[in-house]
Amino acid sequence: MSERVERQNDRSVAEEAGSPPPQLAARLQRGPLHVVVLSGAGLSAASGLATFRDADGHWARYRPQDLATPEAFATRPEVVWGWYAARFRAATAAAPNAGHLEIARWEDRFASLTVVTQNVDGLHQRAGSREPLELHGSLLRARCTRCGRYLAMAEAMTCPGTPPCCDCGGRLRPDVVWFGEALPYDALARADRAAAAADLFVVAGTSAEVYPAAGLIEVAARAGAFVVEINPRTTPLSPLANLRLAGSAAEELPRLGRWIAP
Ligand code: BJW
Ligand code: ZN
Repeated sequence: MSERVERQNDRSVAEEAGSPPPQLAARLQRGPLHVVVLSGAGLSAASGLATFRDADGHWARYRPQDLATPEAFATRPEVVWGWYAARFRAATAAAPNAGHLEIARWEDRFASLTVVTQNVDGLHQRAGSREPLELHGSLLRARCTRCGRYLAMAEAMTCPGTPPCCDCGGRLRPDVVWFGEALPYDALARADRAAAAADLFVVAGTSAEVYPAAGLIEVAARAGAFVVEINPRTTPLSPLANLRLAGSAAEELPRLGRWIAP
């Protein structure tokens, strides 16, 4: 594995002038890259959306098992629905930030680009990313727990009841992935294949604590990808990173972009 490079407050003059760190430069010289981006809640922090595990995150105020499990929805559906309805309103009121926009700018700039996200806020799409793989579903959709019908969350929120009822009489739920639930098979399989084939794997704004999403970083590192982690804090998988950019994704992604997609 390449020697790990830490870039925090020690950025060299050459880097500030636009030259990538030497290990990354060497990788870039090998030719067209297969690039994968794995994003987490930290990417949307600069858009004003709360993360989960930071000091001011959701899990500092609520217990995950009370809001993000099928058991919580079964026992307190109105509380769970209310929390997701509030987050839906926050997500639709938010705008993509410079990090989302930078990732969208990378479309068609590489041999391939696969955007994999744990986020449910729809901001990648609104920034212009064409087909992000949404591993944890989407806040923008609801689904019926009885007949399986999908509908837009905006429409679901106009239906009577908390949570609202489907035409079939079943309860609607947000189309997100709670703890203990399987991730969408196709999205996870595609993400897994892309991670195994990646030359450059960019991890932005995730604590890398939730599996199987975090496992993609291990897959990519094991297969020899150059791993860049963008996060102000270290994570359990930081030791796998070849390069750490210890700052906000809204600033560090455009910096990385100047190196890899000038
Ligand atoms: C910035 C920044 C800035 C701040 N710029 N950065 C033991 C070991 C391994 C696995 C397990 C285990 N026990 C149980 C499991 C499995 C479990 C799991 O992983 N648990 C762990 C917590 C231990 N996983 C599951 O249950 C998954 N399903 C599963 O495994 O199914 C198996 C199965 C198979 C077949 C049949 C049935 C089942 C499902 C996981 C679903 C996670 N769901 C949530 C909620 C989704 C909907 C919603 O949004 O409400 O997903 S939980 C929450 O965590 C959400 C996120 O997507 C996910 C990851 O969080 P993320 O994005 O990393 O955010 P944070 O807050 O953790 O981190 C933010 C980071 O950003 C921080 O590091 C900051 O420093 C940084 N940051 N500002 C850049 N400006
Ligand atoms: Zn139904």
